[in-house]
Amino acid sequence: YTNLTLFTPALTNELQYCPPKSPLLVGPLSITFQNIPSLKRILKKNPYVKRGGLYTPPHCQARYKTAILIPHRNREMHLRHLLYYLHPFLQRQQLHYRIYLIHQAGNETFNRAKLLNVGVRESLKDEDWDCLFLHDVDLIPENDHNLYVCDETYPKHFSSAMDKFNYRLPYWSYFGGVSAMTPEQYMKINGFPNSYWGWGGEDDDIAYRVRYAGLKIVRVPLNIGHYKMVTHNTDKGNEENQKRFDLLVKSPRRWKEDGMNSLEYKLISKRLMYLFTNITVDVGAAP
Ligand code: UD2
Ligand code: MN
Repeated sequence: YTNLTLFTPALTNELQYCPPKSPLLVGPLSITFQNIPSLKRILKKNPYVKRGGLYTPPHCQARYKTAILIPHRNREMHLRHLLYYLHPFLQRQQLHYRIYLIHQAGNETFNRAKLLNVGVRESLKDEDWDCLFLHDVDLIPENDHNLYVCDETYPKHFSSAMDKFNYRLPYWSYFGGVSAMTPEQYMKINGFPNSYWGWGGEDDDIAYRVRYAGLKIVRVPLNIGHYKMVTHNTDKGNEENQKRFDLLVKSPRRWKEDGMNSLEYKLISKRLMYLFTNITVDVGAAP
């Protein structure tokens, strides 16, 4: 005879699952960029965030594990705005999450898509994420009913209604800004193209890949997918990519060879900062 009741959840420290719908959600948020919050202030407001920008709900077992991947260089002010709003937002959603900054080293032309590939590869070394968010640094979600959770079947577009496009889609197949995929979906499209240097085109290439792989894009409803973008000019080192139209034409032939299966980079450092994990990477230079 063994007393199995000793091992039932009620008698151990095991937490119960968080409710299917978080009771902490508030809906529409008011976002302003008037003051740039200091990292210290953000830290004070988020006492449960652990080093590396990792959070686990303290009172219940999270239903989802989400990694937020942010391509970055020289946007420290935007980052502070984002961290200030995003940490509490994700906590109200009762997610287990971690924020990664994928920082491009050096002064070569910026490569957003390749940085995100690096983020996926490196973040999956830490944990078996349910969901990978591919997130511009300057976009702040304006409604916490916009749950940072993947669609089980299809890649999902989250920034469907941005202030800069008058809260509408700029065009039907638009996939820029904030999107999310399961690791399985990401690998199925062979990740993002590594060959887009500078501004533009990579988001459309990704939307094509989704179709080539036999998937489709699903979207957050326009009344929920509201985002504010911090206004900015084109960055030095991220000039318009003149080759983008050429690359897009070749996309159907190239997607299976250019992506996660051909990804090469030099990891320079991985540091656990107080509010995020910083991955600095040398992604090389345009040929
Ligand atoms: C649009 C898309 C974006 C991407 C880009 C074309 C929106 C809201 N977003 O952004 O997803 O497809 O066009 O490449 O439409 N970044 C840095 N440092 C730099 C340059 C870029 O950190 O020097 C990062 C940062 O996360 C930024 C993102 O790359 O948010 C996209 O660059 P952008 O904000 O300059 O381009 P934007 O707003 O036209
Ligand atoms: Mn932007």
